[in-house]
Amino acid sequence: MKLAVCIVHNRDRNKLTDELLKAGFKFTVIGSTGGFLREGNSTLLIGFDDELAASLKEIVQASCKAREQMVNVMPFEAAPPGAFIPSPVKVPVGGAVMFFLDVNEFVRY
Ligand code: 2BA
Repeated sequence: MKLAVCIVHNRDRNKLTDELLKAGFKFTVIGSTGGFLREGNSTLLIGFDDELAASLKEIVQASCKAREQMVNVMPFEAAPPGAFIPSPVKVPVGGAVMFFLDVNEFVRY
């Protein structure tokens, strides 16, 4: 068994969870915050049998779009009065970031 930790944009969350449910995956959705953009995203914990890895990746890939997001290099509130404020820059975000972990043991009581 494996555990996928899957971080996705909030806009892709509902489509992804619908597709995972349709395909019979079980998962937990946790509200999370990106360390860089400091914006809300969603983290899914998905426990699954090893042979379903390819199917899981396909579903995630098809459900989550890569997008570009504008980010302020210097937060407006951090700039001293009159300081030069650099223009926001575009940062690529997602589709999805996934980590695959081996599960030593799974029990449900
Ligand atoms: P954030 O940390 O808010 O990052 C959003 C996007 O900003 C990233 O997209 C990446 O393109 C860019 N970025 C992140 N850190 C950067 C840095 N130090 N310098 C320049 N650009 C940077 P993604 O790579 O698609 O990541 C989307 C979200 O997935 C991240 O949101 C974070 O919540 C999570 N994530 C990505 N890599 C991770 C990792 N190695 N460990 C844990 N979480 C990760």
